[in-house]
Amino acid sequence: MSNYFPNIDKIKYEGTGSKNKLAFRHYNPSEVVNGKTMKEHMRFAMAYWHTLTQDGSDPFGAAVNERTWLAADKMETAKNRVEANFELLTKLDIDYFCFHDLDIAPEGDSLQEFYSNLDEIVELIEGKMKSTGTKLLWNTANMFTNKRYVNGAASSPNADVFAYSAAQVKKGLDIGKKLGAENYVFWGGREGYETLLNTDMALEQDNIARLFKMAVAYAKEIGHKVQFLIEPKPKEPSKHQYDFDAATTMAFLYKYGLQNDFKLNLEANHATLAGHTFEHELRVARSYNALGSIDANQGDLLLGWDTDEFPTDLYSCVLTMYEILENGGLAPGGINFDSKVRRSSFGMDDLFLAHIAGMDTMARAFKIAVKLKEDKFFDNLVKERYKSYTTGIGADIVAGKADLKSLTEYALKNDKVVNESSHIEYIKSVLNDYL
Ligand code: XUL
Ligand code: CO
Repeated sequence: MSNYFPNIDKIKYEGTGSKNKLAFRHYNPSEVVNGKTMKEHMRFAMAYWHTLTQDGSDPFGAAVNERTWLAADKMETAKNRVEANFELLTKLDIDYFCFHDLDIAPEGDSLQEFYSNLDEIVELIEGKMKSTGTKLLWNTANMFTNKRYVNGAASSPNADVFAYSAAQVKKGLDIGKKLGAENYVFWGGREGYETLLNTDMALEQDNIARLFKMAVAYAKEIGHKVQFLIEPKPKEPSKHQYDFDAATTMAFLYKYGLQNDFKLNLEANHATLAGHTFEHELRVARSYNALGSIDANQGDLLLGWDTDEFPTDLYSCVLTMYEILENGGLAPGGINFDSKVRRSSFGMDDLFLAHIAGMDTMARAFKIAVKLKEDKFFDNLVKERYKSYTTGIGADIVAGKADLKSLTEYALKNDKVVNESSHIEYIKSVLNDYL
């Protein structure tokens, strides 16, 4: 076992009375709720990129993060990161992790060199997964950082770029199969456009669908039983991203007949950028039976970009967890912390403190959501609000027994409509009592 965190032992649950910063106060992995342990419910995952490769630089400032695994040689750093990854997972009691190909190995000077760097690191990861019992929630290909992707990946006007993307996806699926990944994610950061003036939108979207179909076919061919996920985001780095939000992505999947092969990996901060609450995105996905997994984080409503903060907003997390509960959980998906420490939280120990904060918040939110469900808090509100559809003319409408003529006849006799107040403020106030 490596020791990048010599002063930190395995994090334990100590309860709300604990003053120990390095302890869970709400997340008790072995606590049984609704017949399953909290660990089984939560399926937490750590994001390799934010945790192990992020350096704390921003467009105005240099790297600040203390990261003792950095070495002069890129492959040496990559190997050290593998050690640190599994030390973090084990000490944080997190079973899953997620990565982009580029997070785990340097690209080198050719695609062939990238492949062999990946093979070397994947071998190490496989060994560590076996010895620690950790699992890969999902992997993906980074098809947005390298300059070749300046005009997109599958949506690039340059067919050579499409081919290169395909080669990355193929390798990603081979790696996923070797490591037993439960999902494969597509996040199309550069699959969008800068201006319509020179864009063939139809061809670009057809090509994205072509790559998705090739991926589904290849996974089948190699016997990799994986759930494919698309992660919507409206913009950044693209000015307009095609997978704008859950609804737009579902329309895309249906248009190309891919709705049975893909579900959605939804991210809180992406919802904010699309002008939605996170629970809206989850509800839309649920209505299509397409809620697959989540990237847990939060944005800042005063900033217009993807800040990827660790989730600590209890209110929003409760509504998120309620949707997940209604979905019957997320498996084979999970809760991936696509979250990064703030620039001023540059210490090595902050990686622990931030994950503990996120895990405690999500666990606490889950237990509150369970209580809301037990009390039928939302169920009763909705039942009462739509009761006019359970009898009389409403029941006829729902049963398909009404038409414009019968409804006109009814309306002529009942034209003094009486509505009921929703008492929204009261509802919100009672909801607060649960927090
Ligand atoms: C970017 C983002 C990505 C995806 C994986 O906003 O969320 O990290 O989660 O490519
Ligand atoms: Co994400």
